[in-house]
Amino acid sequence: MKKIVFVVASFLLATASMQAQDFRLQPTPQEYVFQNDSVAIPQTYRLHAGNSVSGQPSLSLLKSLLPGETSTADFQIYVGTKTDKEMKKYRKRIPEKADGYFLKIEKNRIVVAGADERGAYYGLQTLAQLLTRNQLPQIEVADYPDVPYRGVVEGFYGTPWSHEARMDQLDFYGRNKMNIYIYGPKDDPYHRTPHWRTPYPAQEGERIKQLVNRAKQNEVIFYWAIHPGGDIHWNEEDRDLLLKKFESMYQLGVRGFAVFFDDISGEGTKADKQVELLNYIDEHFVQAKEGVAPLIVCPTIYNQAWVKDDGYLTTLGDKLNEDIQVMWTGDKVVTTINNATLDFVNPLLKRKAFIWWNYPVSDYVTDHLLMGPVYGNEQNIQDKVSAFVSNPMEHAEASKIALYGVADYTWNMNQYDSNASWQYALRSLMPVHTEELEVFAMHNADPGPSGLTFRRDESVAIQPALATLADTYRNKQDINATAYRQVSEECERIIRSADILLASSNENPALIKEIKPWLLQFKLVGEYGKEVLNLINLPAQKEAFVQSYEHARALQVLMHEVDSTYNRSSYYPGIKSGATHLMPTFNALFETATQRYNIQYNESLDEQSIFPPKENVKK
Ligand code: BEU
Repeated sequence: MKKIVFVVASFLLATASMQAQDFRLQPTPQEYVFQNDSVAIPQTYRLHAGNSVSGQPSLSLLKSLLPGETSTADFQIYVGTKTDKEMKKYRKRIPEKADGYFLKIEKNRIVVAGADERGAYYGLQTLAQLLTRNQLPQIEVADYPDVPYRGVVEGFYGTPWSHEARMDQLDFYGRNKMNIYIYGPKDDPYHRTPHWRTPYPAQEGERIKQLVNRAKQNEVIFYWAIHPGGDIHWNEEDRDLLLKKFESMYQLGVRGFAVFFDDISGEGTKADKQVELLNYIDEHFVQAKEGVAPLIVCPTIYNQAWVKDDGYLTTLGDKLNEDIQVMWTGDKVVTTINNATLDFVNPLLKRKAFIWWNYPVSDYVTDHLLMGPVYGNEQNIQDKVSAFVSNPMEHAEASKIALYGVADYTWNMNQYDSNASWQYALRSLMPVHTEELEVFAMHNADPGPSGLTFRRDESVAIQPALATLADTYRNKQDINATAYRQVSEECERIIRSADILLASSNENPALIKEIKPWLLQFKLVGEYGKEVLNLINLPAQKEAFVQSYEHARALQVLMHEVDSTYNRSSYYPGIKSGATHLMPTFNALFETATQRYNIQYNESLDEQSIFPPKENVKK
């Protein structure tokens, strides 16, 4: 279906506030038309709810948004799905797509008509966004997702998310129209070896129950994944223990199950054995029980770079039951998703790949934060994937910057605008100090060099000035005044932003708590940059140079201290900030300035910058 955003020209003035850059529907709807008027938010209304939404999350959401239901009001609200008689008049307007909806706001009435219950719920989520305005615009929205299943796989190594963070995430998914969450943190011992066979202790089981309920309220399918491949024996005993564990999860309310065979070696990797087990689970558990969603598997060969001619994927494709979903990370472990990898894998799997996107996960660079825009996935792959889930950072709140982008991209791929989505994310997370968060995020985006070779843009706007400054200084040309000023101003912005964010924890306590060590480091980076700029201006003033040198050196020591004090992760401990462009430029300037000083005055100041410590620079 062709997707168009209609904006009726005559309404441009009246909708000026809607068009203002601080308002945007998220995720971007497929089609919407503004009429030329707005409506006061109804304080009371008469409800016409279809049977299909009775007792469902959509109706609860409506009542929480608009509590004034009464049988006498003039304003009418219609909510239901296409099967309800109340929706008869609107049936043709509802997109024929799972999770789709039609929303109409008129002078005296609101209609929310879902293709299904989740669609009705999403229509109400769109209404919820419109209700944040003083007035409701008269609008028609016909909307549906491009990708059937969109969401998150908590599948990283490192500290699993807290219960509170997960509860909050599920609300976030509901608001952003993401419908799947897969629980599979590598460092939960009950998910993986050694305790995958053991049921959760009562208290943890109770928490899973709460998560399942919260997921339901948000129209999210809660999947629980098991990771048995590290020590599984291909015998009946282990098969039954696995099913017993699944049964214990079913008793807690779980209705979505996954089996992960990633990152293992030895016996557990055998394709025919995996298939035998998965088909058995599918036939004797998933299909045999009430209301269980399709089984998902993460294969051992989950990306193209690892494919050998051993027939592993062909075995899965040929022999796995048709309804079993197979995960795929793309042409490498950490990468962006393109048509080529889907054209490669789908015929082998004989089904559409279920994308496990390894972004913004940072377990391979736990000393970095990945806070930049979501970009690089091809914007026409919707018909080649069955699902698209993001593997996040262990920092749940900070991961939302990327998750807003993933929600937007997977809902409406062709119209996805990476930067607009990123700006929306920043605004949503820090509505007051958005600019400061943007400064921080733009300089904390790239994972840096790692074995996984995945890179992101960082410090984009200031890169030309940094390069000019570094080149001219190295080549003993006059310092370029414009570049110098721009970098100097950027350093001021960094210091100011770091301070303001550090002092703004009441605006988003969870976010500031997670990123605090990086904010401390970021501020030192700004101060260091400023001092290095000072240093390169002082070759003729010996005493002033030494003072400046000492301060720059002290800042290096302090950065080293932050790096060795915070984030003691067993994976990659430390705190790196501005590590791709800012720090290498500042260090190069520092080193060259000191060398020249030593030559000029026949001195022996230590010329090497001491942060980042050399042994920590990953090749
Ligand atoms: C990201 O570093 C990452 C990569 C993989 N080794 C693991 N498995 C899959 O991507 C399927 C994942 O758990 C891990 O977070």
